[in-house]
This record gives sequence, structure tokens and C-alpha cells, in this order.
Amino acid sequence: MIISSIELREIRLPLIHFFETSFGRTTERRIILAHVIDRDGAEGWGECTAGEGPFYSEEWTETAWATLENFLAPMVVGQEIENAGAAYDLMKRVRGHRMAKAAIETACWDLEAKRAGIPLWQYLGGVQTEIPCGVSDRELAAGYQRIKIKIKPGWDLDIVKRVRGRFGGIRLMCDANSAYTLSDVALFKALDEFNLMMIEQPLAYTDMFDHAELQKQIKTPICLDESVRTPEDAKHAIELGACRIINVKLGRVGGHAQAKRVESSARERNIPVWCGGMLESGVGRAHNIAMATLAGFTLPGDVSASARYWNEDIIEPAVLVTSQGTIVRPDKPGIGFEINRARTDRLTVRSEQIK
Ligand code: OSB
Ligand code: MG
Repeated sequence: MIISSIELREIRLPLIHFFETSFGRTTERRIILAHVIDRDGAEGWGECTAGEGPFYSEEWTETAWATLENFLAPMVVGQEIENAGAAYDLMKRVRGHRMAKAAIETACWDLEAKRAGIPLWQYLGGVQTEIPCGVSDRELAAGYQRIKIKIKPGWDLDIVKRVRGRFGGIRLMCDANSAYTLSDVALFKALDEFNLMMIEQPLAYTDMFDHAELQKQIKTPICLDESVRTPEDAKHAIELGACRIINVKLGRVGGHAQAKRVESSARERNIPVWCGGMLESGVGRAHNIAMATLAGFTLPGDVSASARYWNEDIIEPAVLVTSQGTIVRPDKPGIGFEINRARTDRLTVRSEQIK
């Protein structure tokens, strides 16, 4: 295929409820969408999951926009590419900026699956009909299959104790977003008592070595998020014993082709994976759903209903969660949801076309 133009848009989307992690609070998302069109007029949509500041990773909305506009989009437009995954290789000269790359790469997958006339999940090789979902805090009543508590120093053991005390049987986990060091091992040993499914990214965002040391000392499985940026990282983390579970995020690893490599390398080594969330609009959410149908995604992910985040999503229909806490994969071609163009236009604060 040959991509003849890439349209970049930034939309602003206010969250229904602010979202808080150990590195800060988000009230309104600044989301970049990539809209790719090929020579025959086929289209695809992708989302950049970079946050509003360089706190989860180095990337944020402004760096992603500048890198997409000046480097990544021009590298892809007009080039003959064999398949969507190859779009990533065209952008290889740019180091890092994987979330920006994923916006284009995932859009190419949507386009390619639409051209083939089949749903993206199928095009990716997905096998699961329904995806188990989890959420951060509240929401058990809605049927979600597990609850994630965001922890940080001063908001950890006590809150876990209280939640566990009140909801004895639920599947519970916590995510520290790198708020601790190995000197906090006593805390993690204390958390071992509360039958957590896992502790996500307790230590430094680039570390694997200390995580391996911590994993030796505690029973609760460690799940890596920030530290796994590439399929090679996933392999190294597993071989080192730095984690027993991996959170896969499309943006963090650079798109579907890389995510598939992480998934298969984890599956070969019997390491379960799950789909992480980055407060995505419907476009990113739809891509997450497709990815999470791959066989290795056996644990409930952070993919949940549009209505948990947005008053009105930019896709139709909105993503719904069943009373069993699952999302049913869509059956339409590509990402399987329509973009609400009028609403997206209204939310757009800037756009740029690269031809
Ligand atoms: O670390 O998983 C994370 C949201 C933004 C940035 C980083 C993370 C998150 C989440 C989302 O944890 C969880 C959810 O949507 O419920
Ligand atoms: Mg996380």
C-alpha cells in the first residue's frame, strides 16, 4: 500500500472524573489522532497515547505532535509499504517516540484490515471472543473482573488493607508507577498478605535488575509496565526474573507489530499478559480491544467502557462492558467502530495534513 496523506489532529477531551496516579492528576486529555488515507481512498485511524506531560514516559502531547509532523509522517507518506507492520520500520531512523510511531502504525493496521474487509482483531490473529476487563478503583457493581488500586508512599498498605477488608473475595492488584525503591522491600513483604494478583511497576521506570531482586524476596507476582518498551525488553525482563506478568500497551511498545512480538515472546515463556490503558478515546480503545483478543491476553485488562471516562466518546457505538465484565469484540471491518466526525471536528483544536 501507499499512504498518500496523513492528517494529524489534536482533540481535547474532558474526563468525567479526574484520574490520579503516583505522578499526578489528569482532568482533560489532549489526544492526537492520526488519520491515514491510501492512494485508493481507503482510510484508517490511530491514536497517540502520550500524556499531557512527560511523567509516565518521556513522550507527551507536544513532543509527539512535533515528531509526527516533522519526521514520522513524512517518512511514511508516499512510500510503498508491504504491510502495516512495515510502517514501523520506515520510522526506525527516529529513536524512541514509540507512542508517536504507534499512532501512525496502528492507523495503517486499521486501513489494511478495512481493505481486506475483515475486523482488525482477526487480521492481527486474535482468537478470543470476549475480553475480560478490569478498572482502577470503584465500579465493582458494574461487573468488572478486577480492581486496580493506584498506590504511592503514604497511600499504600492502609488502603490495600481497607479495600481487602471490605471486599474479601475480589481480584485486586495495585500499580505504583515507579514510586518506590528496593529499600521499600518491607512494604512489599507486608503487601504479600493481601492476596494481590500482582504489583505493577513498583520500582524505577527503566529498571529490571532491582525488580528481579524484589521478585526473589516477595510472593506477589510483579507485573512490569513502564520498564518494557520493546519486545527485547520483554524477553530480558522474563529471563532475568524481573516480572511474572507483563502489561502490554500499544503506544508504549510502538504499535501492533511490536505488541504482537511482546505477546508471543511472553506466551512462549508462559508469562501472561494483559492490555494496559492510557485513558484512550474510542479510537485507542478499539485498537486495545483488537489487540487483547490475542491468545496471550489471559488476564483482565485496563480496557473498559467509554462511559467510565467520557460523557460522549468519539466513536460509535460507544464501548460497552457486559454484566460479566467483558467487552465483546466487534465484527465490522478494521477497528470495528465508526468515527463520529462531527463530534471529532468540534473537539479538534489543531490539525495538519502531511502529503
Ligand atoms: O500506569 O497503567 C498506568 C493511566 C495513564 C497512565 C498510566 C497508567 C494508567 C492507568 C489506567 O493505570 C487504568 C485505567 O484506565 O483504569
Ligand atoms: Mg501501570
